[in-house]
Amino acid sequence: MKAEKIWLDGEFVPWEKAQVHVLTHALHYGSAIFEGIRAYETADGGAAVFRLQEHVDRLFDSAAIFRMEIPYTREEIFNAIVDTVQVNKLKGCYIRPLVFRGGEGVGINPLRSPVRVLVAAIPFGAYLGEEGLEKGIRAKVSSYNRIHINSTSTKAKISGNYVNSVLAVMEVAEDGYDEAILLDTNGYVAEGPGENIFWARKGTVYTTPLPTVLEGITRNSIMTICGDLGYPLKEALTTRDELYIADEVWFCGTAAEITPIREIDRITIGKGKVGPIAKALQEKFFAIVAGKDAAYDHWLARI
Ligand code: PPE
Repeated sequence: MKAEKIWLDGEFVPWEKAQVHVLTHALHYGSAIFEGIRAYETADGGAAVFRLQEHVDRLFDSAAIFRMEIPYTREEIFNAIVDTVQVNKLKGCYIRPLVFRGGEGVGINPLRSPVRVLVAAIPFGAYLGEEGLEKGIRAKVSSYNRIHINSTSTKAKISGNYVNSVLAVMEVAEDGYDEAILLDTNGYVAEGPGENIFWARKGTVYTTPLPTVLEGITRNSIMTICGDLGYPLKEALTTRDELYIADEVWFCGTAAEITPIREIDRITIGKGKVGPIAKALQEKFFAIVAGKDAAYDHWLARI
């Protein structure tokens, strides 16, 4: 799953040459921030990046929280992302901008360490499998809690945060599940290791409030689409047992898109398959990203 070229510090370099030193600060201390973005092939045979401006804005928000100054403007990063898709002749792909502390040596304080930037784009399919999208996945509540709001930052996509996700994913994968659900440090449902979570009960759609979770761009898209499709929507704190008795539960994220959850902790959710609301949202979402819904064209940066 490689591509020809990676944008590194303002220039395209061949995949093999996109390297950093083994003593790079970010490698040792997780001192980087990133985005996960998708481009989709559109119905007219072209390609479009989904909600690119929002992803660029969140990258700059993450940088502000992590006390990093990105040495490029928002416009330059926006264009670098579009160019990376174009140069690699990709259509449907996953795009990973990463802003990292690139100083070499040992020592925790990164404030004098140079800030370096890369943008990679790779071909990418369904994150939790095609079958997962269609039939739903099996999830388990992890014994690891989502990072406390004052341990790092839930609003910034800081690389170091993902150790929490990696631990949860490894734990549930070893137990034979497809994905983890993390509770916050008060015991309420937070999110997946790389996804926000939604559930539906008696026709109302719910998602968790923002404090302990990443402000997902797919989460925001689903909230907007729910409004347009006429589903009442609430942000609510919830417990694992409320998920067990929901009619439908699904994950959402750039990588996961809209992935139904058919089982949690070996308890079947609803009818044990994709429910009608998740199905309707998937249909709308995949039409939008393919440029088939003019009302949402402003969400697409055409390439
Ligand atoms: N929560 C977390 C913790 C998270 O990492 C993501 C994205 C989301 C929610 C959903 O956010 P959004 O993509 O804006 O809807 N996770 C990214 C990383 C996945 C990976 O494997 O790497 C992603 O989906 O791109």
